[in-house]
Amino acid sequence: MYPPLVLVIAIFFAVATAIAALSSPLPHPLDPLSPTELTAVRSTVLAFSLVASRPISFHYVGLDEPEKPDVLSHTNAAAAAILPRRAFVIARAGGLSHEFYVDVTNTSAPRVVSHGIHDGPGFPMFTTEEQVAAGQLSREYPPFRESLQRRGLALTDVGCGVFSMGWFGKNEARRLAKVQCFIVAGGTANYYARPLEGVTLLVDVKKLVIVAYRDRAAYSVPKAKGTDYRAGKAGPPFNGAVPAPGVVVQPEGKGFHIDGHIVRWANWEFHVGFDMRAGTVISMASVHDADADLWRRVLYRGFASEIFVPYMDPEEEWYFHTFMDAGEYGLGVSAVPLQPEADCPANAAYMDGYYVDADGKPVKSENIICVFERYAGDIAWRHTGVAGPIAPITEVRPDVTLVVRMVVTVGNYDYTLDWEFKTVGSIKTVVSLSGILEMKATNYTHVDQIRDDIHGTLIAENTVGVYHDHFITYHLDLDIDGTKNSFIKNTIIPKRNTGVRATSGAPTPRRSYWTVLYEVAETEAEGQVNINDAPADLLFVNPSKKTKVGNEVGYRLIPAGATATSLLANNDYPQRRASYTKKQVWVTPYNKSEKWVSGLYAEQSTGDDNLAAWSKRNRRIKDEDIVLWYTVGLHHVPCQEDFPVMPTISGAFELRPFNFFERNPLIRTRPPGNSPNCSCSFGRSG
Ligand SMILES: *[C@@H]1O[C@H](CO)[C@@H](O)[C@H](O)[C@H]1NC(C)=O
Ligand SMILES: *[C@@H]1O[C@H](CO)[C@@H](O)[C@H](O)[C@H]1NC(C)=O
Ligand SMILES: *[C@@H]1O[C@H](CO)[C@@H](O)[C@H](O)[C@H]1NC(C)=O
Ligand SMILES: *[C@@H]1O[C@H](CO)[C@@H](O)[C@H](O)[C@H]1NC(C)=O
Ligand SMILES: [Cu+2]
Repeated sequence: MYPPLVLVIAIFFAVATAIAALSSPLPHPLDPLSPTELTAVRSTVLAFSLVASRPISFHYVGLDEPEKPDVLSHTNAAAAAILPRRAFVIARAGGLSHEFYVDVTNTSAPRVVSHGIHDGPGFPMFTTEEQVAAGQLSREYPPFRESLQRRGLALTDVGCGVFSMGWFGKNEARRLAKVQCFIVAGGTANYYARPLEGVTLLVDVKKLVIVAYRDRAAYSVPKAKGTDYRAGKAGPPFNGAVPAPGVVVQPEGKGFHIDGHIVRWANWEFHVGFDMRAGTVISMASVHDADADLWRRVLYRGFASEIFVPYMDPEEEWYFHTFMDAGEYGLGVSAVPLQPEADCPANAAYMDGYYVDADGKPVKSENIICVFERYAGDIAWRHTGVAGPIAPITEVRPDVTLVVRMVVTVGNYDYTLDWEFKTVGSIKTVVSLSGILEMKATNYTHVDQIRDDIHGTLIAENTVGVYHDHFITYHLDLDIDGTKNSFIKNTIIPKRNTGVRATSGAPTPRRSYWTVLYEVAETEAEGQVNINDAPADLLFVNPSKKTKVGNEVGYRLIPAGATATSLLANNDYPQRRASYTKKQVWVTPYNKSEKWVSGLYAEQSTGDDNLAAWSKRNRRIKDEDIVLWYTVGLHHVPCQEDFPVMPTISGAFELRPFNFFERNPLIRTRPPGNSPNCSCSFGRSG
């Protein structure tokens, strides 16, 4: 009896395949390092005989991705699995920064493929462990105890944090950092509102010793009352009237699929990775062209490369507050678990990430990335035909998008970093700021008392919200329909009193109009733009691909608010470290090692290895594989509404198709609900 046997084997086989697919999706060459791979990296580095000093502390471990042509030529996952898996490691030992490349293709036989020692200024990110240890040093320090006594405070009343000290012209061989403290007593969760103003420690983070101590002056400690942000601590909401809660209903389930790290949704497919410095990394984002029935790549790799936050108070306790959150603290390390139905809506799916602790051991961060479909009642396109033989006609398409979200809490600030994919072909990158201001204690209780420049806004009694900037810089390796792209400035030029005649030769009564000046950027110098200078459409095109009517296929960069550039002097030290913040747009030729806009070693960096320094080579960027660096910038003048916790403000930019498709790519979408075959995933093409 053959047939039943065949049937049994067939069923068994099918089930086995299904389970295999569920438990281990095919690997992708850009997948972040797995816990097994991270563990193999650790043991290999610890066993590396050329580094004798102990202890070895791990400051960065991330994927050293295969060369771009290799990744691109392996379009199917099974083939990609044969590419080598390598880690890049920065570890500190014997007072030096060691760089390792470790091959973990076979995690049972990992090996160091190269080892080097960083020779130059700057240090890697702080580890969480050393921050905690350095923050506790003050406890045993007699002068600090005296300072507390003088203020009537007990040791248990204060907590201290590590503040990177920036760079002010002196290259330090030691990893020094400032420590400043807050009053954690008083029953409020908001200790940032209660600084121990005037007290600063300088600590050696490696040796864990206090190098210098300063108690400059006592200030009134802001009171705890009114500072708490926990629910129930702030009185009933809106006089009892609250917005009605909403729900997200997707009767047919989610419209997207996550296969390992690959997300597929509507006309998009992309890879979601994680890095302990950058946080979310979006790779190989391709959009489907329904008319051509083709997947077309838009973005090879995109991630937040740095968040530079200089404060505008030159006083002794504040001048060095010039943070580089990614390079000094790590955005991935600072990512927090997302709260279901609050940070992300009920229809979200979640992903985890792994980074390493100072000992190199993998640490799992759960639910730090969420993916969800968003329908906020907006319209993707519409028209009502009011006249004509078959009027009235109304066609409307709702705008459903897909969001990939991470929230990083770097000390006091909370950054929500969104990548939003739209069916029209856009990728919108949004950064939203919330959390708690950096506040300075003052003796002032009313604006009328103030005679000097307090470098901020009096936002509560004894409390100054200090002026500062946020510059969030993104690395965007665009691949508009292929790797070779050009950067085009279409400057809008006003025309006046030209005495022009219409083509017919007849005079025109118009006295002005505007037209477009098309310029291709040849080299890096021409790829730098302050978008506040002149109105221009900034395009990234593939000069070798044209639409049927002959336009170069492209994408347009659309800044959406938050376009501040730095106002610091070029020769000011923090500005030299972040010299790229004078322009929002930089374009460089692709170079695998140029990832970190503030340099590989951002802590105490000097600006010798940042985007502006690389760009001085003025390389060719026309018809090359190019990278866009875009900075979202905000000058933050605090106001009372930012206290005790800030309502969210956002800045964004969008990469939107510009002659990329032959026509509106949404023309083939169906209206929701009124077709028996409707998938009810509104944006899906028909
Ligand atoms: C991985 O390394 C182990 C230990 O050296 C070895 O036994 C095994 O054959 C290797 N696997 C592959 C696929 O090469
Ligand atoms: C602030 O007020 C306190 C208490 O009155 C006083 O001891 C201190 O000197 C004042 N600080 C400054 C900087 O004026
Ligand atoms: C890539 O960039 C690094 C850092 O700017 C530089 O040292 C290296 O020479 C560059 N490589 C190429 C091939 O241009
Ligand atoms: C629905 O799908 C069926 C099967 O594909 C097809 O025969 C039918 O014409 C479709 N109906 C509409 C209204 O599109
Ligand atoms: Cu701010």
